[in-house]
Amino acid sequence: MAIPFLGRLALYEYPLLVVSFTLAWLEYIISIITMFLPDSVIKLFTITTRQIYSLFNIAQGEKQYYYKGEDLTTEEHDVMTKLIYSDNIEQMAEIFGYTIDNHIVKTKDNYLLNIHRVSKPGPQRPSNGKIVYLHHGLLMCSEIWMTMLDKNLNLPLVLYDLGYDVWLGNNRGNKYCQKHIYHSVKSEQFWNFSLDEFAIFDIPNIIDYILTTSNINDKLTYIGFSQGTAQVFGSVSINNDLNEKIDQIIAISPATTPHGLYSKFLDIFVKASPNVIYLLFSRKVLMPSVLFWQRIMYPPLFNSSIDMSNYLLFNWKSLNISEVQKLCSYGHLYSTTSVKTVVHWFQIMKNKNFQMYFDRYNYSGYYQPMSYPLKNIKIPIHLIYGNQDSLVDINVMKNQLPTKSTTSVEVDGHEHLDNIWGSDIGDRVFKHVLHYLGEDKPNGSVQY
Ligand SMILES: *[C@@H]1O[C@H](CO)[C@@H](O)[C@H](O)[C@H]1NC(C)=O
Ligand SMILES: *[C@@H]1O[C@H](CO)[C@@H](O)[C@H](O)[C@H]1NC(C)=O
Ligand SMILES: *[C@@H]1O[C@H](CO)[C@@H](O)[C@H](O)[C@H]1NC(C)=O
Ligand SMILES: *[C@@H]1O[C@H](CO)[C@@H](O)[C@H](O)[C@H]1NC(C)=O
Ligand SMILES: CC(=O)N[C@H]1CO[C@H](CO)[C@@H](O)[C@@H]1O
Repeated sequence: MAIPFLGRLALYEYPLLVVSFTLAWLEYIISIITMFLPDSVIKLFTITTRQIYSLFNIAQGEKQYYYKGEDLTTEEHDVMTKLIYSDNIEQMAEIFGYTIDNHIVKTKDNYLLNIHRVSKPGPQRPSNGKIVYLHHGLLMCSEIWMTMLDKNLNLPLVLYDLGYDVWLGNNRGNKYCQKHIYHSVKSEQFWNFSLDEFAIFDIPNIIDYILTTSNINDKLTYIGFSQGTAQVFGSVSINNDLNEKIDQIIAISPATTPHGLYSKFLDIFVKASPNVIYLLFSRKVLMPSVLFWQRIMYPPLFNSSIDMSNYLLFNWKSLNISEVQKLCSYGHLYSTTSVKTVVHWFQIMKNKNFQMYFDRYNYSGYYQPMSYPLKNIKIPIHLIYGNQDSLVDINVMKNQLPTKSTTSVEVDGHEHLDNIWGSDIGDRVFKHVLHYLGEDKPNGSVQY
């Protein structure tokens, strides 16, 4: 593959280039090592770090726990420990007394997606006859909706208690969706997908499945976070029938055309030629070794690496997320996706246009990238965005979306992740979600 940007790099950028390649190489070595490490050794690592962690980290006073200056009750401490060490969303829901029913959706192109429906043991609460479908962001899975220490800040549980039929979606390739009828996850064919496949298959196929299975309403409300909003915008814009199946889209930290990365070097590097990412990370899954680190690393150390990466890549400082909450949430942040999806995002950033993936560049001038025709969306869209979010350019986004049916609220001082994990999301984010859902009756059942 040609690397046309090399000639354009400044002298100081070469060491950074070397560092990038070294990291990619390390990633490769680790993937080989972990392939040969028996499960029992990894388990041993995990158990050891957990023990060291509980020995040293949390000072235990008289029925009161302190962590980095934050007070925790015994109960909160218990929930925190369980959240940190949950392996899947069933265990996370169980902490709060709920259960998760799993469903498998077969997409039209033969991927199998594991999606979840919230329920609770014992007598059922009365249904309000409405369905909500929550969808996660890039490099994430459904677990991001269930990581808050305070039960009342876990949106699926709040909505379930209000009577909604609550579903959580997952994208092909993430932790819950590593299965195709004909292709092995080890094959290049399996990972040959981008945002386009989420929009063309995953979203509409999941929605059809939910509506048929739930059968209590002929429409649902879509609540997306980050890429989860881009996916549904793209999907509705090319599947006209979705306008009849979704009553409204609530978009938390929406992202369609981010300007780029905070680190100037990385920004120039990947925008110069998004395909260079294939060179670094192969054509399959992006950095699966993060999952390995997440398992064996001492949680506060893992927290620091996530905080640092977020700062370098996006200039996020995560000041609105409490330190304890970070420990609970960051372990459930990362999930796998295809390298092609990330390349697709860089093509979008480079071209400053929310467009479909394309394989070749505009060398000869007669190739026109295909944009998602977002103006074709007919259903109401509600944007909830933080004004410190480096991934959202609200004016660009509003220009892309239909003017009449789009409304927005700005959350002052919030970055991207603050809108799902900040300590003040009840008052400043979910209040708006509930308002759009029609739940803001005076002193309704949820008080923040
Ligand atoms: C990926 O899919 C495209 C069509 O969408 C096809 O042209 C290409 O050969 C596929 N690549 C692999 C490795 O399967
Ligand atoms: C998480 O990492 C950040 C950045 O390194 C650090 O300031 C913070 O104290 C860490 N929090 C915990 C709970 O370890
Ligand atoms: C493609 O090339 C033509 C002619 O060289 C140029 O006018 C046009 O702006 C290019 N389009 C993009 C999207 O780069
Ligand atoms: C709602 O609750 C607030 C306190 O949270 C109270 O001051 C107010 O009177 C209540 N309003 C109604 C209509 O009950
Ligand atoms: C409550 C709190 O910590 N708010 C902070 C949220 O983050 C912004 C910066 O992004 C700070 O200015 C706020 O103080």
